[in-house]
Amino acid sequence: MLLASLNPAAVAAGADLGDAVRIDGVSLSRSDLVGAATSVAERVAGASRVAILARPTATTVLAVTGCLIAGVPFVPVPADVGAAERRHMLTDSRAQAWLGELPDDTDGLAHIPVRMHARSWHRYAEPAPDAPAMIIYTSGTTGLPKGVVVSRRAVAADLDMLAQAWQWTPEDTLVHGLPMYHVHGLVLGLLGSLRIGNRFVHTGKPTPQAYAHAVTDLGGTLLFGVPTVWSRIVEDGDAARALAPARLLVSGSAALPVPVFDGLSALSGHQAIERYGSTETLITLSTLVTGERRPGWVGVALPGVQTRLVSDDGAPVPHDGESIGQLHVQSPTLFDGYLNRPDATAEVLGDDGWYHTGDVAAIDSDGMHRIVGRASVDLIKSGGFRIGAGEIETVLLGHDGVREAAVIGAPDEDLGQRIVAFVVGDANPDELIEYVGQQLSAHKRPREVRLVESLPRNAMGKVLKKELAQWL
Ligand code: MLC
Ligand code: AMP
Repeated sequence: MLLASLNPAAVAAGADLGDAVRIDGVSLSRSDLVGAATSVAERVAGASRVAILARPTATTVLAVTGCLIAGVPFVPVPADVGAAERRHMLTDSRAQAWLGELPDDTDGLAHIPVRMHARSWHRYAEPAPDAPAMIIYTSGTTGLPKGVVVSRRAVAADLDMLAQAWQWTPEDTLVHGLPMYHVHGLVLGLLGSLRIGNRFVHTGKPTPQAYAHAVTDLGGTLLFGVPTVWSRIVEDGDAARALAPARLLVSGSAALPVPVFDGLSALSGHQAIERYGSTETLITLSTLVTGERRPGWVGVALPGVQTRLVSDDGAPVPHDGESIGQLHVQSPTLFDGYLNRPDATAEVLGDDGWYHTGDVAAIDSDGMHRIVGRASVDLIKSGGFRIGAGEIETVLLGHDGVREAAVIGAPDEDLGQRIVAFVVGDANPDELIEYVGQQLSAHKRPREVRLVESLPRNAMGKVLKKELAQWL
């Protein structure tokens, strides 16, 4: 059973003491969850696909859980999604209805409400492991976001591997304040807790104070964050010291800078666990509770995962800790392909079943991995969000005042990278930032728009982004 802790027999046998989920000021016991989510399942069963506006609320928790009980694949939609991105997700996924909360504009879709106090004790047969659990939209270097089809089998396999690596048990209280529409917050945070059977606390926002409070007053033991979250906690100092009683701090979604690892260690006494993965592969590498936690390195292959390094011309690269190559991964947690995009799937998933991550890495003789960076400058990681430069450029070019646009990820101490757009035209920079926010998710807004006379291009007319980075 994918959500093993929601097994009705276990709930009836008393696994129901205390709250299982605490989110947005609402606490749900395990029997609240089973009863209310099964009632959602009754309403949604038979739908082929639904969209969930995934704000961090109890409604989202019940909507997601209800879909997994009924075996209805869902599309988690970013809470701050813009018009163009939302329309694309709904059209591409052919979602039939909004389940739970509604966005300002429903795009004409039907609505299935989530009733917090409704209960059903109907027992659904467990859907087939190969059935899709969800479709998560994620950015590529160009074009519109692609729908990553994630199977129930992949989710279950990943959570079990992580439970082993992190000695994650029902005794833990898992805490995070991350978005509920990505792998990190949704799959690991919520679904992990519902599979393992631990208490889950969502802090609303991932602020240093909220994390400190969750440990000091709510008994948080297992804390998840992106590097920006850990860096802000270290900056705060007091918040970092307050994390000392926790069991494990886990960082992922982007590279954890060594000074942040060291700062956390000095202030909280914890050497953070680092783990690596993607929407397409789920989490495949991690340092282990029982193993070395080496700053700047993301760990070893989890059980069942294999990795290899390949040079640009396809030759194997030695695992000597220094030579770098393209990282390929094979794992029981791989996605089933991009929805409606066999072409894009074939570009990253070889016939031999290996996924080409697009990351450049080194592996040492003990199997420890270091992520050196992305192969493409057009995939940006800002605050742990994956953002395609091309997607933002396309939106900017749709504005009347823009003749040419080029977007880059500039190094940023807080966010890892920040989005900077270079624009040729006569638009107002603030207006352009706002315009992108209306069309795409708010986190895809450029932090800065620079108006320039012209863009540096090579003889083929391609924008020289490395040169743009130097202009900063
Ligand atoms: C941001 N703001 C802007 C702006 N950009 N305002 C105007 N113009 C812009 N261009 C606003 C924000 O809305 C916010 O306002 C305020 O400025 C501060 O923004 P911020 O510095 O970005 O902070 P914050 O909003 O707090 O975001 C930081 C963060 C966030 C770390 C909380 O980036 C985050 O939640 N990241 C997590 C991403 C994640 O979960 N990725 C996982 C992908 S799965 P206001 O009013 O809101 O305060 C994956 C797999 C794996 O990668 O390996 O895990
Ligand atoms: P996403 O699909 O949003 O999960 O983004 C996946 C990408 O995030 C990976 O391909 C990496 O580039 C990056 N990433 C995730 N975890 C780490 C990490 N621990 N260190 C460095 N990069 C990471």
